[in-house]
Amino acid sequence: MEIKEAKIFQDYLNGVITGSETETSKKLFKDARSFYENSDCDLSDDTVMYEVYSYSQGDPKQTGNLNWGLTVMKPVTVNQECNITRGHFHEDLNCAEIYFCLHGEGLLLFMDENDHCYAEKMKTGTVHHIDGHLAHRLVNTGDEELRVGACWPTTAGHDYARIEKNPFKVRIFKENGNIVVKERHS
Ligand code: PAN
Ligand code: ZN
Repeated sequence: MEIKEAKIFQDYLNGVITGSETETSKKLFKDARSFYENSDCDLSDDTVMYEVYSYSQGDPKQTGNLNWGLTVMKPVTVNQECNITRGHFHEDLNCAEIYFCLHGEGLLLFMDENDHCYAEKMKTGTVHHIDGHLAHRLVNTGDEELRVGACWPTTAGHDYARIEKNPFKVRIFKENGNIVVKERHS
């Protein structure tokens, strides 16, 4: 019997996913400006807001195949608004996802199909089930990196347009060290 080395390695507590088959991407401030209420600030365009690492095997169009991912969110604010991911619904609303917090503090923000928003608190060790019908966005509310692992079907897809057309109704700010939730009623 052949005993093979693992193809990827994850330093769960202190690091990221490495290995030749790991895909990585960086979200720079210049590409994230539209996520925020007011992006007019001193942050340079090339500031890294978050990094995404992912790994999968097989045909991504094949039902049942999985992505394994990690999102690393920097502890930066934009005019006091906490760092957020772009946020999305899955294209296939039947595809759920699991998030698990590996480091830091944050909120997992959900929005249902009636625009109702709520959040779950994240800290090292919390595990979160994301129903396929819910939009989801990470918020780094802490003073350190927020690192969140994820596992989801490769067939899920990302529907960003739906969130851009109909954004989350809440925004999370850090004012004098306090987390402040601002809701938009429209
Ligand atoms: C995650 C997200 C990741 C980045 O892997 O894609 O946290 O967030 P945005 O895609 O909203 O920028 C996931 O939820 N995949 O389905
Ligand atoms: Zn997702």
